[in-house]
Amino acid sequence: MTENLFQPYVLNDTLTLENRILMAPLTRCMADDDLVPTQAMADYYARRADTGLIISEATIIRPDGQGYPNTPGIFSEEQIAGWQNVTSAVHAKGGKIFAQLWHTGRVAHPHFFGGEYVLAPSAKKVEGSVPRMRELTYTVPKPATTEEIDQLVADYAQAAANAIEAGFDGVEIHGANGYLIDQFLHYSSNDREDEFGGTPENMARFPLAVVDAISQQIGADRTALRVSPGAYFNIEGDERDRQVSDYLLAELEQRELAFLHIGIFDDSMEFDYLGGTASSYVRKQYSKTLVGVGSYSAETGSEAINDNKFDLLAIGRPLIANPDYVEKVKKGQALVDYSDEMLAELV
Ligand code: FNR
Ligand code: 8K6
Repeated sequence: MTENLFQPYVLNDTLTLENRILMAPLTRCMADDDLVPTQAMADYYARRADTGLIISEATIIRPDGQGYPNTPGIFSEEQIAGWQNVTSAVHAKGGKIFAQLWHTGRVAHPHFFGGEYVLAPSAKKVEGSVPRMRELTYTVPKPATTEEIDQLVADYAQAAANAIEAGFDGVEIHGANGYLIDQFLHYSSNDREDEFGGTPENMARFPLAVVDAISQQIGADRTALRVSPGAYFNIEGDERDRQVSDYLLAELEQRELAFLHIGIFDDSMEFDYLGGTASSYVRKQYSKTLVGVGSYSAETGSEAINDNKFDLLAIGRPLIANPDYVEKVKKGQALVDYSDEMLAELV
């Protein structure tokens, strides 16, 4: 039934995955107070080293990218050393791991970094407040200046270099789920009138600058990107967003990234302006390696790969509930159901 998941997959000249099950990036808020990955995190990731590729929990590129408590960083020496411990543990068990690079933009909160404001494309705030810290209401962001945008691009590239120094096999740029990069790609969060807003080409300029700066720094073969063409989290959709995505995907088609990964919680969700699900839309616009995700079981994911809906399957919540997910699926054993209470502990 699920045999295709256990076939190796050649990503490119430098990377071959042993199977097609990826661990989806999962924020766990368990780094120490200096945002350094702990030994418990190294053990947690090592237990999942038999997935074809682990994508780390989202990891902030610099202090003002933080939007949740105790999310790890990759900008200080201590953080790089902490990640080195994680990647060694994963490699010792024969696994591979990419770092997911994150800046939350307007979903950041000054509380976490002692700042006065958060940066975003435009002065358009997201409704609501920080999960688990509901007293922290989101603020109206300061629109980033051109110089600040250039600095952000440079800081993404530096974070990618730090990830390689820390032993990661590559990086996935977090361009999904309504965070900074995604904020540039949607009209509801980007009303700029300069070269970063107003047209698909302008709105994709910052995301592509990050992709290109990182590709140049560490190689396109070790650079991946996660996108959410359908707005569903931290952001409102707009029909015009479709043209921005079309443009972005056409540009990405010309680059040789390791893979493109959909950011979604449930891939049966349909978007009017995409003419269907996020994965079916991207598959039509982009011919290279695509990672699907979102409420799949091994069986439904295997079927989707068989039907050529995507090439690789990322699994999130079931891997929180089952550290031995790959082994269990292979042997046809029953899985433990995920529940939100499991987030309290790293198992
Ligand atoms: C997530 N997700 C997520 N996505 C991402 O790009 N970076 C992240 O750090 C996180 N963090 C995160 C934490 C938790 C607790 C959950 C439940 C989800 C989304 C995740 O990668 C995935 O897309 C969804 O969970 C859908 O896949 P599953 O869980 O249905 O297999
Ligand atoms: C505690 C911080 C965790 C931050 C990372 C994201 C975690 C998301 C947890 C569940 C959110 C579900 C959102 C689903 C949106 C579907 C909209 C229809």
